Amino acid sequence: NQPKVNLAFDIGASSGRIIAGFYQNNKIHTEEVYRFKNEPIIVNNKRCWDLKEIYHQLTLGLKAASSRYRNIASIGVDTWGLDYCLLDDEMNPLHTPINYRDDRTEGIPEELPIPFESFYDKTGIQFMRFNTVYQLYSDFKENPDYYQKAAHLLFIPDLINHFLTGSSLMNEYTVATTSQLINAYTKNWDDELIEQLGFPKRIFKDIISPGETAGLLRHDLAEETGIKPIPVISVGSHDTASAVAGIPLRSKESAYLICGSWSLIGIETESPIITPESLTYNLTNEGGVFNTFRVLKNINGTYLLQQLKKCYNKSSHDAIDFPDIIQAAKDAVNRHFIIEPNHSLFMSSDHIINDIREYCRSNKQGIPNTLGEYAIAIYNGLTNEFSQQIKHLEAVLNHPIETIHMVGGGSQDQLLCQITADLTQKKVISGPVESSALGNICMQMYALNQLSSLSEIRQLILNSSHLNVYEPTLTT
Ligand code: LRH
Repeated sequence: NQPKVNLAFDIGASSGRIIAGFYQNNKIHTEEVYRFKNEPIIVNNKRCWDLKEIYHQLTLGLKAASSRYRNIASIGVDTWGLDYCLLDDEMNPLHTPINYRDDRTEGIPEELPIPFESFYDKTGIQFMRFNTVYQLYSDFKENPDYYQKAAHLLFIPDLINHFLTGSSLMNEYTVATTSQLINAYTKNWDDELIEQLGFPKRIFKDIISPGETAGLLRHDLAEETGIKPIPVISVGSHDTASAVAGIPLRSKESAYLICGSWSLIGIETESPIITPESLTYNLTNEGGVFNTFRVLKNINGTYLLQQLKKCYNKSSHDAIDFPDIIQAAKDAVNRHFIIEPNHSLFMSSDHIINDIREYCRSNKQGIPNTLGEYAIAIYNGLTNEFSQQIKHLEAVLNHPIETIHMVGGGSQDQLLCQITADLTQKKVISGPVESSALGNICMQMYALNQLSSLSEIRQLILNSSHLNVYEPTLTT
């Protein structure tokens, strides 16, 4: 009499994981079944996805899940947005999928024949130089043979769904919106933009919504892993869409702040907010589950702390971990240092200590010298952005935001939560840490008729999570 288990396959910037979710005693429980390291590989001088390794690890992870649970009911895949693979009509990949942090799109946005404002009017997607549209433009420019050869554009979760089912050949809606080519009003590919850019229309597939079934697990894979041919569910396959689905938002006065490699700060709305003001603030309108919109801003996030840890460990004798960084930030004597997290220096910062020093020096702050000073420069930069963005959101919404829900790995960082509450002067509610896995799992339960609406999903998540509250203290 084992409960039904749904598997979330979530690929993040440093690791991929399979998380099992099951419903028991009116709560949803999660268990990490399998984890592997996910690092970009260099192919032809480009930072790429190690997709073969990911498939291999996924297969191992499925085996681990099947030896642990007897009643596996479904699986759903989510990863970060933007990245894709082009395939020919026999499903052969034309290239190794490239990671958006590769710098091949530098200078590309200026080359497009369409001004950004026209994109924004239709798609509501914020400008980031590595949005799919710029990556595609660069790929077609560098490889003119793609105009003939490319038959399918699959985002990474679409590609994994194809791998799992052997048949699914669709573009999941939430991840497709990160392309900057989905019309926010029709919720479908914008044919006019695609035509103006000269991309072959055939590569853009039919859209599949979160909560639909992409197909069944391939028989051979089912046999190999010992799992039945279970449904592969199309969840909010953009990890941010799953994360927002998994936050127990209370009202339209609640904002969210997803603290992963990126910090994503925003609100959920029923319709897009595309105005001159939202354009000025470069707020995005990504597609959410249940036809919602994720009006938010991307701020470079814990990626900065991850790079700091890596960089510091390379140059020092005592290996440090995140608690050491937090302690060093608390103890830093000179606390005025501050960086701009979205500065191009920090987008793929392999030498972040030098980059922070250089940024502070050229901004007349002096030069930070200790781990604590580097760390405080990051904390100050992040939280300063959070408070700016809350103001921007309030301005476009025309009403105040009352609470900020912090989720994701960074929401466990009490220092980050408290400074955020202090600087924004808003109540911060932290948790659940695993909101994207929960959002992924609950969309599977919805697809399998175990849950019936987004509010039911959020009520269940609220019942199941331990939340912490940080009240703002008055800062001088
Ligand atoms: C967060 C995220 C974000 C994207 C970025 C590339 O993981 O998916 O929403 O914009 O990665």
